Amino acid sequence: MTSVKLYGYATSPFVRKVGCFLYYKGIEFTHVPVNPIDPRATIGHTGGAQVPVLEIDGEYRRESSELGLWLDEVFPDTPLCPPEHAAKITAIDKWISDTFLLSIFRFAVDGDMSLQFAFRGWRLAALLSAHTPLPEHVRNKWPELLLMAPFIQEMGQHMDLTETHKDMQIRITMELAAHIGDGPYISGFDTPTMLDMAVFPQLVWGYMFGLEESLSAAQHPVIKAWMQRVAKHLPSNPTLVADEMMVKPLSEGLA
Ligand SMILES: N[C@@H](CCC(=O)N[C@@H](CS)C(=O)NCC(=O)O)C(=O)O
Repeated sequence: MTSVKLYGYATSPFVRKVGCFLYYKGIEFTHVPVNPIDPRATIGHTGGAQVPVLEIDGEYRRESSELGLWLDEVFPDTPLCPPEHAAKITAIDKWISDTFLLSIFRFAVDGDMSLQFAFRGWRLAALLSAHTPLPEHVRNKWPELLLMAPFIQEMGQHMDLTETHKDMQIRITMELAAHIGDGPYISGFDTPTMLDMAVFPQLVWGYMFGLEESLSAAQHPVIKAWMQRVAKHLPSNPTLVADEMMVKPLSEGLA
């Protein structure tokens, strides 16, 4: 049997995305949690600290979108990127990577140490600690460490920081609804693709794991109906976070 391992933090959007690729394709895999203060212990063999890392039968690769294409090569059933739609998928995937996923880091890029940001940071540290226990002083400092993380600073270079965070969220929600259109899946495809799997876990995990009170994305009727459709293709916990950390089941948010 083919051995598949996904290395990464359950709190990383790129790792969650590849987790959903695997769930959607029905591939059995092992999630290997990476300790953010000692990534070398698990992914030292890659020569870097970037996650996700996907390993199939001992060969490892990085870059989440490319991992989707690699999974289709090795496991052609239930394609994430059907060849006839490749051009359209590539174009929207660029929007997802450069705009949608990037925007998740805006909290940390803005760098205002509000109480709201601190709570978010502490909760992220608690979720990480469910897999790789972090020392108390590191958990305590996690919000500050997030603000200083070089890869997050680097993401800020690719954002238009003259647009407010709120305006950015509204714009991106509208752009996502436009990509879904009449559906049933992103770009009007009849079956889900890597596009749906890249976006879906990001919208639901904060609600499920104590980062947001209500499922805010479900306020938009087009996005809510799409989430209800996508959820049917995934397990009830489509994230990589430990079930015992769940605060609210997704079924409640999508009811
Ligand atoms: N373009 C990459 C981005 C991956 C990425 O930014 N990963 C972050 C975690 S969210 C990371 O590993 N940062 C630590 C580092 O790069 O050293 C992908 O799509 O996989």
